[in-house]
Amino acid sequence: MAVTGARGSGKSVYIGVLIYALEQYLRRSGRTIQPYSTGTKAVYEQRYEAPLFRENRVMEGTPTLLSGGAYQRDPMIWRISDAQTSTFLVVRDAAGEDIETSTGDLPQLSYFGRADLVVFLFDSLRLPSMIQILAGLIPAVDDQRLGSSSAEVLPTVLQQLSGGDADLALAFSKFDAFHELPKADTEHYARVMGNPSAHFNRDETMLRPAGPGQVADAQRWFRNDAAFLDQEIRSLFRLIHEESVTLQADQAAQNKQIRGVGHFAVSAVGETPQHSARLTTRGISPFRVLDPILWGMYRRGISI
Ligand SMILES: Nc1nc2c(ncn2[C@@H]2O[C@H](COP(=O)(O)OP(=O)(O)OP(=O)(O)O)[C@@H](O)[C@H]2O)c(=O)[nH]1
Ligand SMILES: [Mg+2]
Repeated sequence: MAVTGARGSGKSVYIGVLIYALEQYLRRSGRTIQPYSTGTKAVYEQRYEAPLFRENRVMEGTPTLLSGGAYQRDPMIWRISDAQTSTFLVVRDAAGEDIETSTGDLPQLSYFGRADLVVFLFDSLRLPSMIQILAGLIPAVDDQRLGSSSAEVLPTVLQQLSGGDADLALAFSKFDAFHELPKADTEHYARVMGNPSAHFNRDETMLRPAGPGQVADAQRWFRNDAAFLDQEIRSLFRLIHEESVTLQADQAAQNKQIRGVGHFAVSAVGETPQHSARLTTRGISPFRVLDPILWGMYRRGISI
């Protein structure tokens, strides 16, 4: 699984929270997830778990591959086990800076094309309309760290995917920003986002059937939910006038550059940090973070 996106789109925070949420999720069906190598354990604890879950601070930008301290050069490897089988989950983080500055085929990023699942995080908080509407409701984005927009970065990621083997999960990150919209006085978005029955407004991951004998039920539940969500997120891209994003992904699927595309909405933290020394005031509350990876597993016939 390769996690991609522009600088500051939330990749590292997402990975940190994902592993944590995955552990909780797997426990329901009697499975465990363990770091497979000592390197994985050390990097996860030090780079992800410590800032997010112990120190409650904003993570530093992932260092570029050209620097000495690029800890993401080695992927993290996790072993998911039940009584009979093991599945290995290989997760690789990327520095947005490396993706943004790469043109064409970059050998260092060629692993995108060999991944089973490429997650592209589309930064909700950097949408101009979002920033305008939510001014005053959420802290201003610190744009010193930021470079290209998500829409500009997607073509670079797609360029690396020529083999047609990867499934592409196209996900709004920081989706909590969208959830704030009904609080702002805008007819246009408030009506859509205020709809309580929309799938992007609820997360039933932990309510799905789990455990032995319930695999088929869990899959059916997941499939229905993912199909609705996919359509809703496609519409949302249209609503914010970014339909070119979904178009590009669909074209890549048609051209057999990728195996398939699914649309998602995730929020790792659940709120926008007020400042770097404090990541959250309410505690980390993930929303739909597991959807992309469960979809990836589902597409490969791995039991979810
Ligand atoms: N509102 C909100 N903000 C988030 C969320 N996740 C991350 N952020 C914000 O986004 C910032 C950047 O997150 P990172 O995960 O470090 O971004 P990145 O994509 O790894 O950035 P690079 O490593 O520079 O490529 C964080 O410091 C938070 O301020 C979220 O779920 N909701
Ligand atoms: Mg990062």
